Amino acid sequence: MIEIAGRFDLPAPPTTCRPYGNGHINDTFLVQDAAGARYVLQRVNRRVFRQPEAVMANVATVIEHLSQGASSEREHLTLVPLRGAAQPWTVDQAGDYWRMYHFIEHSLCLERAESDQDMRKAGLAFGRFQRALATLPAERLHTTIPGFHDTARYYDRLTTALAADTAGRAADVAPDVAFALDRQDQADLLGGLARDGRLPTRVTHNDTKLNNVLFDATTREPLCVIDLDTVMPGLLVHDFGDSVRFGASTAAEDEPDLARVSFSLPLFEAYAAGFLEGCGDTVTPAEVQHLRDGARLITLEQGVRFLTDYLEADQYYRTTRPGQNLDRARTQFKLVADMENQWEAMGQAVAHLAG
Ligand code: ADP
Ligand code: GN1
Ligand code: MG
Repeated sequence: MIEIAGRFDLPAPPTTCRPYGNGHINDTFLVQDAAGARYVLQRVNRRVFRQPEAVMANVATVIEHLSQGASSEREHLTLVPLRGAAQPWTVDQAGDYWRMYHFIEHSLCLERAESDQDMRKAGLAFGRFQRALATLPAERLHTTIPGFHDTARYYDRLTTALAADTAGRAADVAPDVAFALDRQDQADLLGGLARDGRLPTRVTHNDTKLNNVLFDATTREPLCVIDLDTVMPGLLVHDFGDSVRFGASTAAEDEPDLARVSFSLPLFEAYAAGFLEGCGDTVTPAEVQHLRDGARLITLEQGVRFLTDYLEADQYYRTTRPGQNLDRARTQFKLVADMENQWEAMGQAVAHLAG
């Protein structure tokens, strides 16, 4: 790893490199150089990102755009150039792609919102991100994972995985499958609105978990949106929804005890307030109208994705214990059920905020 780190144009030689972070897809390492400066080195998951060069091009385009409007270097990621090369990435012997960012010092990365205020600030960060990227035409970005938030396509995969049942797990998950299939008729709601031109295609982040925002360690103000691998053309309501899915839950994404998992309306409201404030006049009335659909359907989609991966013997998401993907699927379905029970209140909260 140090050898890979040494290929980047650092002011002093790298001295240490250790695994870092909690991501499910890429491998992240924290590198320190002889002068004490720190960097984030990442190996891009080739199975998930089939066109790593297109991913890197998207990341570079978005960083370039964000840096134009930023008032400080801590407000956006910065790629470290490669020594003697034009592109900021390198390929190892196995054919894996690596890239490096400057570590944003004195920052906090939260796995859970510790208060409504944290959620509001995360909303502000992703809302501002949307606003800043509203001036970057979506055609400038590659679609690096086709159908990434095509919920109907994930249902098709679930059906295929159930029929194949390669891991012999289908019988254990009949109630979970039934929950998902009961809602299959709604899977194309947002896709249909996008095709009809009711929801605009924008540059979106597509992985807006709370742990993809860095906060200033002293002020706890949002600093920077990170994890840009999935930036591509998409829907604002999905970005909104994915934050709510992850951040408005009262428990971790893989909590095995469902009694601890519930959807928090106050956290939802706090996020929506920050997000709408951050978006400013970027957001359209149709997008506001469908924010809660974004939350519910992305949560349903994520449950379907986790359940499919469980059925396929955990090949996509990194797991650290048996049954983790099933636990993850179940938390998502519990959140969907809770959202359905609080559907009117979610609508009223958004309507009140959009005023
Ligand atoms: P993954 O796709 O695996 O989630 P991320 O790009 O989100 O990878 O990085 C994993 C973790 O590393 C983040 O949650 C954050 O804690 C930390 N991190 C990533 N980039 C930076 C950075 N530039 N500065 C500081 N911390 C970072
Ligand atoms: C993956 O890499 P990470 O952990 O930020 C996944 C997201 C899921 C998320 C669920 C490329 O994100 O789509 O929402 O796990 N990323 C990809 O926690 O599939
Ligand atoms: Mg991440």
